[in-house]
Amino acid sequence: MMTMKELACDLGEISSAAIFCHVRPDGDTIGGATALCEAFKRMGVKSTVFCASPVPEKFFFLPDTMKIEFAMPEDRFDVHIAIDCSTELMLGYLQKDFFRCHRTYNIDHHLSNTKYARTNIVLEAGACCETVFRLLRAFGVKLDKQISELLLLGIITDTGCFTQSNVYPYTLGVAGDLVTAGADLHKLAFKMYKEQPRERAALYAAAVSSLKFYHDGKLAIISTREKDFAATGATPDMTEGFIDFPMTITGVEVGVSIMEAGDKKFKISFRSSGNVNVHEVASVFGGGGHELASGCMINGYYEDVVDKLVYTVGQYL
Ligand SMILES: [Mn+2]
Repeated sequence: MMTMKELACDLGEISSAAIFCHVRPDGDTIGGATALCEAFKRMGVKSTVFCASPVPEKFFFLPDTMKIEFAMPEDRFDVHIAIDCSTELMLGYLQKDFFRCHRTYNIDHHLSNTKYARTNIVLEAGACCETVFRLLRAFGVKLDKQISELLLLGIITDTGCFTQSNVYPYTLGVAGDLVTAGADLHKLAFKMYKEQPRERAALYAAAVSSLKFYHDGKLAIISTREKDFAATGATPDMTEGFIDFPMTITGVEVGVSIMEAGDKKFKISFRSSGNVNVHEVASVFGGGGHELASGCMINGYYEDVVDKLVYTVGQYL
């Protein structure tokens, strides 16, 4: 694999670059791509960021997210660079466009990366933005408030604001440098992890008050029903993060979030504290995921859905 210096050298004489985010973009891919784009512009390189999905509203406070394009024009770019995409599938409908250029780069931090580009830079890190930071330093680009904030956004969102097991000493070192260069950590943390619309807060209150325990408190279930959406004016996407609540309760080994998603249709999310493989639990209902986080759909009456979940999780506890 190329060193950062070699990569910086290799990208040193380009005059244009297309930078690609992954579908359903998160703070890491958006922050890394827009920071790199901004750095290129300062180096006199014509640069545009592309993404095959709309940018979620919660990132709109960053002006750079408004410049992300959803379709590729015919004009040619010297290089195509994917940020935070572990496989080419993560490029969505822009996959074909990505491979239209023969100089492709894949900058990522998922060790499962399939190395689909001509040049692949996959480093173990809390966030892809750490690697983009290394690259910008190798370019000799001066970090200012704008670029630092974009990079810190990625680090914050990929590490759960420095609370997850993927925080390395290097992650904190980079974050420190970014704050020194002007990034507002407090503002970013508030925007990403605290601020919410009133409708979401009301829906969350309803979900929390629905909490029930089973199997000596090892299973906790929260529910969001159709009537709660109607009463609060909240939308289904606002339930993101609800599942984290049962997992904060002492003694809970499996957390389940039930969301009513139509007539006798329920979307189920599972979380495990480590003892139960919830991928297996979700598989019983035709779903799947990871050992510690999974999901499925179940049809039927709400009470029957709860009974099925309580019984099935009980088999694994
Ligand atoms: Mn990432």
